[in-house]
Amino acid sequence: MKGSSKKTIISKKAVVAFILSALIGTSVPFGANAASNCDQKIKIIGAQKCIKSDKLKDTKIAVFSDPHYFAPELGTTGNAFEAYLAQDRKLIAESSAISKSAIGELKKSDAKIVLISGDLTKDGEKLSHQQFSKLLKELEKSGKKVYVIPGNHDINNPESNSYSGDKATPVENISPDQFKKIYNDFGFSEAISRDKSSLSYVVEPAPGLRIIAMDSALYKENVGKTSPVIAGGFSDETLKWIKQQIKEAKAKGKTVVGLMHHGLLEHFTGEKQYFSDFVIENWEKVSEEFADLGMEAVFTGHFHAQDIASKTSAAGNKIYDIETGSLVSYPSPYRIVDIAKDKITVESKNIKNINYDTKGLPYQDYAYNYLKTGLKEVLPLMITSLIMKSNPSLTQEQAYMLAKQAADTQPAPSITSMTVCDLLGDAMIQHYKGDEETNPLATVITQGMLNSQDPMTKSLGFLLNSAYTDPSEKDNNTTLYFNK
Ligand SMILES: [Ca+2]
Ligand SMILES: [Ca+2]
Ligand SMILES: [Fe+2]
Ligand SMILES: [Fe+2]
Repeated sequence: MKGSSKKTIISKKAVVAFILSALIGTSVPFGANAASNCDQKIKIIGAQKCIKSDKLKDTKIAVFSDPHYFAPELGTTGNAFEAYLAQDRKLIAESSAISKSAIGELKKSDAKIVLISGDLTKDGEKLSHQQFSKLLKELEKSGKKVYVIPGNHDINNPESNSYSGDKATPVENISPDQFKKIYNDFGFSEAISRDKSSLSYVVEPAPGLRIIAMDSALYKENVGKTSPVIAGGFSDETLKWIKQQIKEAKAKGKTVVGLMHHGLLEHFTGEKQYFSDFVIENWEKVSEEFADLGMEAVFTGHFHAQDIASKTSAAGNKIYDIETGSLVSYPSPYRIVDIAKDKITVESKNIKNINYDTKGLPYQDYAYNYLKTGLKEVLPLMITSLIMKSNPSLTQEQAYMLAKQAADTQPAPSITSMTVCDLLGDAMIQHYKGDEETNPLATVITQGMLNSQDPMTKSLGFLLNSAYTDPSEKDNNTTLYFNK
């Protein structure tokens, strides 16, 4: 499929237009007594509920996500490893050096708590988990409290491989029980409560601050599959347990934040429509319920972008989804947040140096070039899967040829030689680093594409516009206020 230069003979009419229907939210109010003179008020439809706060002192927390640690012993050279990288451009060969650099920086930081929102390993290899948990142990020895939650790559992963020459060989991966054992010190052993049907747990690492680690990964469905489930969601039992935990914490006046891998909210318009695996199942209803129960914010990962989104429920309660980018994707960010009773102050930093041969380049330039080059290969594959979703009768090869043709198109040849692939790549990089800077040339081209009669061009214009446009909240350095 890859590298084919054959011109497609399939009519564009064969591509069904993507459906851009608006997503409609559902509100779920809950009953409670109205009151005044409260430290915090949660709104219910037509009334307010009083929350008498526990005294939460300002607490500094470091957050990083998607380290995708890969044990170097499992092989990071050869054709098989290169073939893997070509369809998933993460800095995997560099991942162990990046994680070590991050741990080194966090040891020196004044944050006392460290949260990691999943995809701890490349593909759930047991050796990678063991080595990564050793790094976390070092972090705890330096006086930090560390909490983890699994991502879609971490458990029961059928793609746990080692690489040598032309061969990828399956290696031992881990079960949910093994995850709990390996990361016992990083959440499970000190949990106030644990969910029986998932790896979710609750901790109170500072008086007045409850962290609900919510396991949204669907690894139970991986059994018998050749690749892991990417999507996320909560079973009825887990959702019930989470809601009970929020209620109990709020009844005691705690500040409540969540930690989970998948997005609770959309981070760009149409994310659920185009990238359904990146926002949890039923996100509109679940986020509405979390907001109305009084959860202030969730820390998420998975899409590898630095983005903060917010939503206000029908009853008027706000909840934030603070997504942190991946350590193995440009700009390799992490966050230092200060949680107070009434607000979260967010500061973001990027990894500056790693102990790895970056070909004489500063690490940030190396990571940028790696992503930019990688996107040229990955974007046609991404467009292929979008085409196949909207037209399942096409074979993968047919869809790839259409995708390649769309990606190589110069939408405004009289102004610029930039192709759709160049533009989408630039937009993705902007979205990954956060606080997207709009490029005036791209704005003009995007408008033209949005006005096109061709459904494919129109859809790609929509995606471009969406990736460049931030719907809510600054992404890197900002202050987020809780419900008053
Ligand atoms: Ca953004
Ligand atoms: Ca944002
Ligand atoms: Fe990831
Ligand atoms: Fe993920």
